[in-house]
Amino acid sequence: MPIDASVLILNGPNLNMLGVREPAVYGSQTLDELEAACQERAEALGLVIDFRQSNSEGELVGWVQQARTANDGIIVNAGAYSHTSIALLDALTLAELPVIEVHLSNIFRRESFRHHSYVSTVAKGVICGLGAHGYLLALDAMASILDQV
Ligand code: CA2
Repeated sequence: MPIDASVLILNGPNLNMLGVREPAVYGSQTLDELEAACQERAEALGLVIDFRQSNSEGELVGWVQQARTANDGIIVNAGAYSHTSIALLDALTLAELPVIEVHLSNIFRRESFRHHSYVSTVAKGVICGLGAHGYLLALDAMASILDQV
């Protein structure tokens, strides 16, 4: 693994509402609490994280473009853009970095429009349905992927 390997953790639209509404679907943790848990796991793994959230597709695309040179891997919960955004898929493809996709909920137990994700087509792996724990598992997986680089 590169020394101080850096992982961008991207969160898409409405994930800033975590812990505020729909705890039965998305859990009761806030996004700040999720970031703190990721920070703790990253430190234990020897990773540096850059944890971000945006409601704007263009901003997410811009951050992925920057990641190409600034980060070693990307963990992404693109929220609803997972199911709609070819722009984000293109940016993730151009980044040429290992990508792990995370969803808090099990998108396959939900409405059919959530069953397809453009992000999945470029992701090395997908974790869904395990709530906030999925982010920690994604960090574990990213550490072992970067170890092999
Ligand atoms: O399960 C996930 O992590 C999702 O990416 C969450 C997205 C949804 O559009 C995807 O299909 C699956 C929605 C995020 C909305 O987050 C909220 C959090 C609290 C209250 C309301 C919405």
